Amino acid sequence: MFQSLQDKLDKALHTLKGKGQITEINVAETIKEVRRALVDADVSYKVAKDFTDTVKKKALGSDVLTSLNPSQLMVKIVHDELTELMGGKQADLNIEANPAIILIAGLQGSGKTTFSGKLANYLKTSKNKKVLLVAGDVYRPAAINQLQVLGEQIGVDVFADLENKNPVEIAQNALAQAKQNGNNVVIIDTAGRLAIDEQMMEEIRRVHQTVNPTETLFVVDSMTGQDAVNTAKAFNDVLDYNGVVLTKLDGDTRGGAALTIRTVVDKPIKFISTGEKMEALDVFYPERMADRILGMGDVVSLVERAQAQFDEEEAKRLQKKIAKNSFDFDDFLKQIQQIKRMGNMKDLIGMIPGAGKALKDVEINDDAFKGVEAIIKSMTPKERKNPNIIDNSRKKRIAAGSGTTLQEVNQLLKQFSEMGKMMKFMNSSQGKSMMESMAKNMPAGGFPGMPGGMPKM
Ligand SMILES: Nc1nc2c(ncn2[C@@H]2O[C@H](COP(=O)(O)OP(=O)(O)O)[C@@H](O)[C@H]2O)c(=O)[nH]1
Ligand SMILES: [Mg+2]
Repeated sequence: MFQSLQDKLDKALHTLKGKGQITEINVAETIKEVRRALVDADVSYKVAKDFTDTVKKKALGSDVLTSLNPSQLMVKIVHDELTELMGGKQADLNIEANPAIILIAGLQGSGKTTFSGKLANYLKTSKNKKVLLVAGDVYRPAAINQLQVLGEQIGVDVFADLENKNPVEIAQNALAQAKQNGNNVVIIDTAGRLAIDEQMMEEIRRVHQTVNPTETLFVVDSMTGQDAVNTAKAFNDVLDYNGVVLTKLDGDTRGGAALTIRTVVDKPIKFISTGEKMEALDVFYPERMADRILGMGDVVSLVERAQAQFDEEEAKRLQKKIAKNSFDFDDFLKQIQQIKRMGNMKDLIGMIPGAGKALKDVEINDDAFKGVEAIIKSMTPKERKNPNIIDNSRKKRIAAGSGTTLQEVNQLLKQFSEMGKMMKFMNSSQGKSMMESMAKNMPAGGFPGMPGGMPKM
C-alpha cells in the first residue's frame, strides 16, 4: 500500500540521520523532500505545504527531551501529523437506531455494491446484526444480481424488485419488510453514474430525504486520486454524508485520496476496502494508516518506549535473528512467554515487532495470548520454522488441535507474514539504527517495580 510514498518518505527522513540536532538548515532538505513525496502521492500542493509547514515548526520547536535522535524525532512528528491529517481519531459507524439505515452513495464502479456486501458481512459477523441488503441500482439488472449473489455468499437477506424502477419506492418497501422481519440494519445500495450528473444526484437526494438514513456513506475509488477528492466534495454538498469509504487500497494507489479527503470535506474515513473478498474490509484508524505509510508504526512505539522493559541480551539475539531473516514461530512464542512473565501486557504489546499493530484493538489480558500460543503449539517444529508449508488440511488440523477456528489460524499466519515484512524493514539501515539505539537505551538494572528485574535469556 502506498509503496512509492513510503519509499520517498523513508528517503526524506533518512537525510537527517547522523545529525546532532535539527536546525533550520539541515531540516530544509528533509522538509522539501517530504513535500515532494506528498505531492507525488497526489496530495494537493496546498495540503502538502500546510503539512510540511507544521512539521517544520514542530521539529524546530521541540525541546529534545526525549532520547530520540533528529531522524527519529522527525519520523515521530511526521507520523503524528499524518495521523492528524487523516482525521486523528477513529470514527465509529452509528448503528444505534432500530433498524439503522445505511445509505451507500458514490460513482459507478467505485465499489458500492462490493462494499455493501462487505459491510453486511462485517455487521453480521462482528456486531451480530440481522442485516437486510437493498438492491437500489434499478438501471442494471446485473447489479441487482451481483448483490443477490453476494448476499447468498455471506448469508444475508437481499431485498430486490426487478419490476420496480423507482429507487425511492424500493427503499420504502424494503424498510417495511425490514420492520416486519426484525432486521436491525438496512443497507441500501444505490446506482451511480460514470461521472457526477444531476439526475443521479437528484435521485439519491430523494432516497436520502425519504428514508432519512442513520448513516450515509460515500464510497470512493482511491485509485482516482485528486478526482476522488472532487467527487467527495460534490456528493457532500448534496448529501452531507457521515463518512467516507475508500476502496481499492489493495491496488497501486498513491495515497492522495486517503491523505486529502479529510481536509477537503471534513468527514471521517470510516472504512477501507482492500480487495474483492468479502472479508477484505477494515475499520479505518488514522494512526494505523500513518503507521503503514511510514512502514514502521511499531518501531515508532518501540523507540518511544526504549527506556522501558526489554532485555538487552534478548534484543541483541533478536536483532541477529532478524538480520538473518530467520525469526520464526518459536521465537514468537518465546517473546510471548517472556512478555507474559513480565506482566503489564497492554503496555508491552507494542514492543513485539509487528504484533502491536496486529493486536492493537484486541482487549488485552492474559487470556489474549492463549489462542495464539495454542495455535503455535499445535504446529509441528518444522511448521514453526517454515509456516509456508502449512496447507489447508493442516490449518484445519491445527485449528482443531488448538481449539480455535480456521479463521483464527489464518489470521495468525497472516499476521506472522506481515511481521516478516516488518523484519525486512528492521533490516534496512534505518531500522537497524533504531534497534541499536533501542539496545543502547536499555536500562541496565531492568525495569523498576519488577521483582528480580528482567528475565535474562
Ligand atoms: N481490487 C479491488 N477491487 C474492488 C474493490 N472493491 C470493488 N472492487 C471491484 O471493482 C469493481 C466495481 O465494484 P462494484 O462494487 O460493482 O462497484 P459499484 O458500481 O459502485 O457498485 C468490481 O469489479 C469489484 O470487484 C476493492 O477494494 N479492491
Ligand atoms: Mg453497484
